[in-house]
Amino acid sequence: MATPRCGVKDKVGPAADGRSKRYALQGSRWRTKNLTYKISKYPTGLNKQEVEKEIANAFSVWTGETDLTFTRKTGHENVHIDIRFEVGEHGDGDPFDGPGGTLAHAYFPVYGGDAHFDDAERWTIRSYRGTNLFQVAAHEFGHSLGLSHSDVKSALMAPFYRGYDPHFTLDQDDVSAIQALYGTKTKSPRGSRPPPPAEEDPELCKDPKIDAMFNTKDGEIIAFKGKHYWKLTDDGVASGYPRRISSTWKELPSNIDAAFTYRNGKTYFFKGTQYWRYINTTMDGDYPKEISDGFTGIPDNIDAATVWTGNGKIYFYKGAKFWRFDPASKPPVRSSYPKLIQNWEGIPNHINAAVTYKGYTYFFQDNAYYRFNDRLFKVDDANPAFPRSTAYWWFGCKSANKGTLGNDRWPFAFASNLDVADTYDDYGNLDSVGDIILDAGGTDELVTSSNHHHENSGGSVNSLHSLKSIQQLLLSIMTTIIARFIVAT
Ligand SMILES: [Ca+2]
Ligand SMILES: [Ca+2]
Ligand SMILES: [Zn+2]
Ligand SMILES: [Zn+2]
Repeated sequence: MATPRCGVKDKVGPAADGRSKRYALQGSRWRTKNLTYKISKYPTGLNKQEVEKEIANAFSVWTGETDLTFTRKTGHENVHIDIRFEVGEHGDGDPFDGPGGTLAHAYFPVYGGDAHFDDAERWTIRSYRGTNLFQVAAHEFGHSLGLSHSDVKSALMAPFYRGYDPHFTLDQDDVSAIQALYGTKTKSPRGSRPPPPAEEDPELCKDPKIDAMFNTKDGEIIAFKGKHYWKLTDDGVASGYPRRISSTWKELPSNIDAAFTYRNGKTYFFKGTQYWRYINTTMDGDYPKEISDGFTGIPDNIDAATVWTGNGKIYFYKGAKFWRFDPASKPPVRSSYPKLIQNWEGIPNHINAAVTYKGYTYFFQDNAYYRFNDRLFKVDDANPAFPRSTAYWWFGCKSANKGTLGNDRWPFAFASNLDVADTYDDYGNLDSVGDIILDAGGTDELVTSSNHHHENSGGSVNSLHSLKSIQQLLLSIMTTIIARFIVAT
């Protein structure tokens, strides 16, 4: 069976660039940006008003990125784009082929701009069954505006129908193509009033558990979940999201384990045994690489990672443990790691994600989050107290619980300051990390002599909860004595 596709011949126009994979322009475009359309023949089996809405939505895909406008006309007026649902031979010498195969075709501006849909298809709206009218229409209107097919598989203008995508967005390739013809968007929609508040995101409000969250180089906050990402604003999700991770960070897989942006402005992504390094959205060299090579001492399959405010050291979390990675030290992970997350008052094990934001570190687990006070080394006191709902406080889901989530989430309270001094010992200015440890700047500590120096020099050790941690403490005191002895001699 042939893959369902658009009936417009591939590569009608000269490709914009013969070498790299990208969009192609047919060669004609409309002189006006204010276009009209009419639905002359509706599909069988769909409500007319719903069809009108889906067609309008399909046009709005293109108005979101340009100053184009589309106005629907009725009656006998002449319009730029005439839309018809037809079967078989329908008067233009390019007959439709029954169910499957060709889904639709459309004419470039120079040939009139009309769009025809095969009415033998089962056109559907917001459904995984049948063929999605909105997506196919948005694609055909791309032709009506002057775009040929694109070589980029994730582009709307790729020739094959990929199935219903509930989170459909244009690929950057589509945006570049349409803007090459009609320029970028300069007008805000309908003048003076600010846009309405973003709608709640159904996916995040239903299940706010995320894979990773990180700051971009430019200070934006991004949440990853499955194959999608969202840009977060101060009170919710930015409009136009989610987008596909692969449309922005082309080489990245779905279901990322963790991500952070380091002080050098580079963003690191982790999944399984591997990691990727990016500058903004451009891969910074030959990736993926093995975590065991670039982040020696850090385990595979991590839960989360953060760059600590202040000291710039990188913390990796997995299960009940955390590791501190100091790019300036050799080895970057000291032998006293991993340590137990329970040493940090109020933070649960098995976190899903962590991020630093406005001087605090936030930990996310299932539907809840905790704000950690990096100075006091405990979960912050606040009203309502933590843990709180990620859906309400981060994703702007107004129906989510605003108050403190059940205390049964975290039945223990530990109050060990074991790591306080350890974390504030070094404000070195590093400009590199990861697989470029070798050229890290010269703020290296005297690792050989002060390796365990900090374990008991700062905060008091005031609670111990297992034989194992007593053993760890005794070991660290012994090592400190030995280390000081070495220094003294
Ligand atoms: Ca067909
Ligand atoms: Ca994670
Ligand atoms: Zn097409
Ligand atoms: Zn036709």
